[in-house]
Amino acid sequence: MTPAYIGLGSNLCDPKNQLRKALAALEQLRDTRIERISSLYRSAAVGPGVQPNYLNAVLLLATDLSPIALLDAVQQIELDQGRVRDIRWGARTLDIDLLLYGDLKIDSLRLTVPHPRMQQRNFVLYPLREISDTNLVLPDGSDLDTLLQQCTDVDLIRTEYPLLVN
Ligand code: A4P
Ligand code: MG
Repeated sequence: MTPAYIGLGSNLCDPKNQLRKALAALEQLRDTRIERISSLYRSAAVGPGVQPNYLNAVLLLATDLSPIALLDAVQQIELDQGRVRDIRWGARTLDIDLLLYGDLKIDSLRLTVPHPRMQQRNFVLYPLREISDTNLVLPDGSDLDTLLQQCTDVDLIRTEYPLLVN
């Protein structure tokens, strides 16, 4: 199985609940296990206009799905939760990004891995650091601790909300 990190984000229609529903759907994914789950982090929206704050989290999966099959699956979960694609970086019920897939670099029409903007985003880097044992090295040789030191992105609050509720 390949380790794959995915980022979850929501800033519409009860974000906490959106992320919990997404987690429940991801638990059902074929050929895939959820290995680790970060805390939920709150941050101001990066994007146009006035938007509600985001909640974000990062998960580590172990998967036998190919990168494109995994993208198809997470996009279906976005659609199932009412995701509408209109404005780029506009508010959304659910966004699931494929951040890292093993050590692969992918640059195709539908998929770029590592996710092209993850290195500048504290709402990705902090939860990623939280669930990685060691200072993760990305396929381009950059490492997470250095990226975190360099990140000038907006403030981030680690919330006490549990993502996993039984
Ligand atoms: N795509 C290519 N590579 C990937 C990948 N690694 N993971 C393609 C997921 N999708 C990937 O994505 C557009 C297309 O990107 C997809 O059809 C897929 O084939 P989308 O989810 O429809 O649109 P988007 O998310 O609006 O665009 P984009 O450019 O991916 O946005 P980002 O960079 O994901 O930013 N502020 C806060 N605080 N927290 C957030 O989570 N998220 C965004 C979205 C903006 N501001 C935010 C947050
Ligand atoms: Mg996206």
